[in-house]
Amino acid sequence: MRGTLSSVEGISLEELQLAARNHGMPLEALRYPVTPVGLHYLLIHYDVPDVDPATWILMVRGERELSLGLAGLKERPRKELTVTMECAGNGRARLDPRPVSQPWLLEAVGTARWAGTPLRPLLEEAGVGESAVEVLFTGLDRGIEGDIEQRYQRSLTVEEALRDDVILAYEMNGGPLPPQHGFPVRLLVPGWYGMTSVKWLAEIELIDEPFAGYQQAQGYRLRQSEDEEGTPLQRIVPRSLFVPPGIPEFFTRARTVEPGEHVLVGRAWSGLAPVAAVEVSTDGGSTWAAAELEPEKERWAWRGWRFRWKAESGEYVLCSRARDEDGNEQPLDPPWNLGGYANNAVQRVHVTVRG
Ligand SMILES: Nc1nc2c(c(=O)[nH]1)N[C@H]1C(S)=C(S)[C@@H](COP(=O)(O)O)O[C@H]1N2
Ligand SMILES: [Mo]
Repeated sequence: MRGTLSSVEGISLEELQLAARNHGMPLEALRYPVTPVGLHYLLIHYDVPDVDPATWILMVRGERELSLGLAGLKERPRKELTVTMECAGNGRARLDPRPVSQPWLLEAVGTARWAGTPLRPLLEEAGVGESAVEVLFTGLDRGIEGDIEQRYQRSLTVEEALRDDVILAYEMNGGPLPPQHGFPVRLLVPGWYGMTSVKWLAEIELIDEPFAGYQQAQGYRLRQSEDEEGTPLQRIVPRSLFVPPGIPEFFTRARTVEPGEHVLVGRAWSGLAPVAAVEVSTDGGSTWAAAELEPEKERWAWRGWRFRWKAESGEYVLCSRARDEDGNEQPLDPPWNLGGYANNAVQRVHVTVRG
């Protein structure tokens, strides 16, 4: 069978269980500049907590202690941002040997129109003391991971947390956050991998020592072995993806297109620096030509691109690769790491052009 996934063997029932809960964005949804809510990818470590908005409060602990209800947060200054979010594990299942966890291929991405209130003034009201080094965000969800019972927690340096674009979001695509995306309020850190944007927020605390909890010190680090400290995942490395051309074969999802003129389209993003260029290859990455980039509308939203292709009958492997203004470019072969993070190898789309 002309599949493209045949090298990925032995997906366990536990991995399937994770994959069925944490669905990806169907790649054809790359057509929409803003992903419809139900098509945005999902990643939930534990259970979706059941939150009563009438009694929910957010505690903010700095030099002073603030407590805010949902209505109080909504009375504060409002900011809207279109942001592309990607899971740090996107591409994990393509690594060899395959790190065993949520087995993402390419679809752990989505773009939403988020609305909320900027974090900075809240932190300033709570008082950022001289000794504060990080801000710790705690979710309401609780579980066991690496034998450690925990609430989902992540921190940011004070400097990152004070960035203008960091918001506490209470709306997604014009409606309240749905339960699975963090109702009633989540953190949103544009440009960073998704794990940073803590959902179902309960507490925000200024702390005097770097946070060393599970999701910071064990999870989400680039390393080759367990005994290595590694480096923390932070910003999203560049990636571009195709809106899959033509029609799919049901099981392999290999594509069939008619011969003739086609406009191949896709989207590209990078959290490190704005996208500078996207190139397309129709021969599996041997030769490349520039795609046309749509203008950037918002810094943190993916950017559309298009490429004219005169398709003659035969077998093709389409590839696209993005480069950002800092010169970061997608590799052809992914560098391996223990957790299976940040695999931004170029996508390969197998296409048959009919005779
Ligand atoms: N409280 C909490 N926040 C969380 C998570 C979680 O499990 N619990 N998952 C994180 C991860 S790993 C990702 S990729 C994003 C996914 O956000 P989404 O499900 O809204 O797409 O949420 C992050 N925030
Ligand atoms: Mo993630």
